[in-house]
Amino acid sequence: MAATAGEVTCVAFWANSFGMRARIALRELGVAFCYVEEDLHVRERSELVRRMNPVHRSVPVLIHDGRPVCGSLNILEYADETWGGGGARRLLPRDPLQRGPRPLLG
Ligand SMILES: N[C@@H](CCC(=O)N[C@@H](CS)C(=O)NCC(=O)O)C(=O)O
Repeated sequence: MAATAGEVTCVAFWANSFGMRARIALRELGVAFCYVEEDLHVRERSELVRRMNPVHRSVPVLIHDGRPVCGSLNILEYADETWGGGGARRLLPRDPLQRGPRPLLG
């Protein structure tokens, strides 16, 4: 059953592993979301990506009720905090130290 999520959009490119990580996380947590394809073959990023991720202009971007979360690991952490419930459904360890050094993960 889908978790109550508000309006959730995941902007990604179909073949992008970072985007797959974000989409798998949302599906694992049962979050209903709208998928928006960003064609990375096109040189310019879409207006949506430029507005939601103006610094890096990269995907994936999670948009929750109009607010962006950029970067797949940030998305995993945000999804855990928002929809991970009391702990049984969490994707990442609750203890930040157990998540490992960030640069090695992402
Ligand atoms: N560390 C980021 C990496 C995201 C990233 O590098 N995305 C690339 C595609 S692999 C991108 O969107 N690049 C923008 C471009 O090619 O214009 C994450 O985990 O989401």
